[in-house]
Amino acid sequence: KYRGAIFDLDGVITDTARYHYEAWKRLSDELGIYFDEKINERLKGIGRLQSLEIILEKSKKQFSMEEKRYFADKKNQYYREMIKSITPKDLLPGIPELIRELKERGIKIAVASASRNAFTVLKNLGISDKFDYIVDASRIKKGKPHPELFLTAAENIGLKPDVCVGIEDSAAGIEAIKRAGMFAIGVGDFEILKKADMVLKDLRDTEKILRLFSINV
Ligand code: B16
Ligand code: MG
Repeated sequence: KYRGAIFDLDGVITDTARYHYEAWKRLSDELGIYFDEKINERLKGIGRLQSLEIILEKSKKQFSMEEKRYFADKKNQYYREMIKSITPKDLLPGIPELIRELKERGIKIAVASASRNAFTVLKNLGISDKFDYIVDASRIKKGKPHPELFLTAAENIGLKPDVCVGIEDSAAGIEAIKRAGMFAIGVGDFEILKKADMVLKDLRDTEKILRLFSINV
């Protein structure tokens, strides 16, 4: 039934969600602002400046736009330093098999990422030429939970949303996929991702996903 698969990047294809957390943690420690994994959950899939705004909710101080840009840049420098060391070994379990099987069966595959560093990460993972289309934050106006990223991906692989499957690790991303009118697979915690049509702990069980595309392995 389904003919296209649209992957989120951070937290689905590779574990950069952890690097985003570490970079934000370093910045918030420097600023003396409380930050933990629970607050971090709200940042997943959310753009850089908007993520900073969520972190600053815990601060009593008011910051100018200039200061905010400076903080966001700083976080991005920490993050960029971390992603330098990414190699193909950092692909999450199941991802190489999924990409291979889907492509072999003529299923279109795309990436829909809210990150402006998506191309660097995909390049370091050695898979940037595998996808039929890649859309990142620089090409759209509205980030997740708005469906624009997923709709843009579908359009550029020439498919209607209802024949596409979106794969996400964030609540904002699942909402974006559902609003786009696609089938949503959540990867991670069931409670956080319960609005998805299917939730998996990780992508190791590739069979379960491939079956949606009528592929039996
Ligand atoms: P950057 P995804 C998102 O990527 C991350 O989940 C989110 O935590 C991050 O703030 C956002 O990208 C922006 O990233 O600062 O690199 O532009 O999960 O949509 O692939
Ligand atoms: Mg993600």
